[in-house]
Amino acid sequence: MISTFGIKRSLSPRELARAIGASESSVKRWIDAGRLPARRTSGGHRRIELMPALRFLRETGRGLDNASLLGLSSVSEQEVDDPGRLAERVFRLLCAGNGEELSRVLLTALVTRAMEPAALFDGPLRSAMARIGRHWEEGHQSIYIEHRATQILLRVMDQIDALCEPPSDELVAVGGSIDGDQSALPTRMAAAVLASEGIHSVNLGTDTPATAFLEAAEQIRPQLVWISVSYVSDVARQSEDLTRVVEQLAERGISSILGGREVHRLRIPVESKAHLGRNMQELAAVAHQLRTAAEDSFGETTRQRLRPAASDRELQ
Ligand code: B12
Repeated sequence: MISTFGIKRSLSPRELARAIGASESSVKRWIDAGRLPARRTSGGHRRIELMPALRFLRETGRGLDNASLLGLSSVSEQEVDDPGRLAERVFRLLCAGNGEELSRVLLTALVTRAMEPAALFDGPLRSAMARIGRHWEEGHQSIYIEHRATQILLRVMDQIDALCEPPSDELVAVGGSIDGDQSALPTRMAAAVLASEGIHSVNLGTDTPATAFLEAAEQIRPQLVWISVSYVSDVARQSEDLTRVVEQLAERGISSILGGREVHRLRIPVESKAHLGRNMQELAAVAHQLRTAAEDSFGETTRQRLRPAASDRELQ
């Protein structure tokens, strides 16, 4: 089991009530009205997953009065409230190789400040890595800092995955980085963003051949395939291969989304109907649409277990 520094991933109504300063009966009422996503244990007790609970708090403007009850206490909230300050802190901790402190800071940002994983990735993490890349280019630091920073963030991603893991696999996504592309972080981030939106994600990792996306889709039968493009080695061939992939996925009724630093170099015809995402927040928006559509077709039972959709927010 991956350590998440004692942060509870799943809560009883009483635990959530105490952490937010509400009554247990209010929490149960929100669950029963379908406003707060929860599941039942085999013994019939309600359990609330941490990430959907945090989203509910943010969407309803409620605060987390007693974060220590969720296992967090040692990082001050001011540190993670200001995105500029957070990016600076992330950069310094990465340069110093202090993975343990970085995990604490980032998990606190996600949990006590209810920051969306996608916003954390697009903001502080992306900018800290870009700064590390620039520093190296300008000859200020050794290349080992860049390699170590990537490894540290990959370990932090394990912890974020443990927090975000969805309770069910009714919706599944498969994805990875394209062939020749060694970038491990973007595809890991995409998988975590989808998981935080309740979509079980299967990351095929770096350097994934075009045919492997199709084989995986055939076997796993996902609703969505994400393709991360941070490095294009052969524009003509890869444009052709990936156009074929998204077209064949579309024929099977599977949506696809491409994104990444070098995706603009690929020539994928608009008619292929693949989504194009500039960042993780756009990926989250596509995942949200997919969920809303699935909730409509799954019906009421599933809705109870999923996060509040627009219609639930209107109840407030
Ligand atoms: C770490 C790193 C590496 C590591 C990667 C280690 C690993 N296993 O992941 C290593 C050492 C392997 C590496 C190699 C190379 N690198 Co490098 N690398 C970086 C660095 C410092 C960080 C990259 C990173 O992880 N960023 C964090 C991610 C999350 O940010 P991101 O990629 O921008 O992703 C965001 C969006 O693009 C989007 N997104 C990404 N994927 C997807 C997918 C979907 C579906 C969606 C919707 C969105 C989306 O959301 C993300 C979050 O906001 C960057 C600096 C920088 N500016 O990023 C240079 C950088 C990318 N590298 C660069 C270069 C030149 C290279 C090499 C070509 C060097 C060489 N000559 O060999 C090779 C290419 C290797 C290859 N074949 O892939 C250049 C690219 C220049 C350019 N083309 O514009 C950069 C910008 C450095 C620089 N300033 O020159 N690199």
